[in-house]
Amino acid sequence: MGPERPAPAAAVAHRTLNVRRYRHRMLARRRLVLVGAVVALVVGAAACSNRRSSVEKNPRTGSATASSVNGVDELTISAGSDYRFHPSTVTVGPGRLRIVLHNTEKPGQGAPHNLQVGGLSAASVPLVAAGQTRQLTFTAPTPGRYRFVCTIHQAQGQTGTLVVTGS
Ligand SMILES: [Cu+2]
Repeated sequence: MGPERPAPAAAVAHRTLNVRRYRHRMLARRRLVLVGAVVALVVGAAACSNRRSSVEKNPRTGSATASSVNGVDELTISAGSDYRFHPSTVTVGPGRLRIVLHNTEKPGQGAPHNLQVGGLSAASVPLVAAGQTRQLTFTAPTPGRYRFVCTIHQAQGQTGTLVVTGS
């Protein structure tokens, strides 16, 4: 048992190298975990924005002009699980107007929908259950543009525009 010999310089250098290698490996592993987390975050955010866009997509779903049926301008508007009116922009002439609201969901499934033309208490189709159809006949208001909504889904974008022409 002699006095402890100081480690030869080569051994010290070797040990230092090993420590460096170990630190390097740990750093690389940490970097990998970080990259993985970022990828997961980005993928998650994309999934979220996809989900959101399906709810907040543009409420405009096309336009249509009413066709006259026995002197009454008639128009069918469909509504279903996407909480939109199809079409969402409808153009009608003056005089009598009939709006047919059709809920395209299977009976017993999906939400009911209604249709109320803003500012016109007489122009309101009450709740239509899934698979049902209801119609409303009223006199078109003075020419102009009128917003209509499903009162229970307007926050989700179930809105439309009624355009009343002068002739
Ligand atoms: Cu609705």
